[in-house]
Amino acid sequence: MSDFDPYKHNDDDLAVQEAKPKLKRPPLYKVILLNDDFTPMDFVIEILMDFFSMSEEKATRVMLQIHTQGVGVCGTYSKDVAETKVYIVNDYSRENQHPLMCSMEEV
Ligand code: TYC
Repeated sequence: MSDFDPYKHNDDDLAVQEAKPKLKRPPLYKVILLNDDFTPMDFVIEILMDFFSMSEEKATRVMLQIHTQGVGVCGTYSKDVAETKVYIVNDYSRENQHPLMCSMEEV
């Protein structure tokens, strides 16, 4: 018999196939910001710096990209972390009476 034998034989010579490990990486989620006509640019930059740890330069670039393209990615996270980011950003925007919308989508 060759060395490769996916079927291990037990003492009664029954072929028993070993279970394949069912390991899958947990899905990741993009947290996204949507453009609108009312939220001040400085407020969006503040959000990107404070909640997504961006430098002022990067936050400005991302804000302008959202402003011109309509949507932009703030970061990619596990489901729990993405849900928390979405919650705190939307909460903070409402608290400050801005219509800024943050949401998430699976990568
Ligand atoms: N379009 C907004 C303005 O002109 C700025 C803005 C940028 C708003 C990004 C939301 O996610 C946003 N004041």
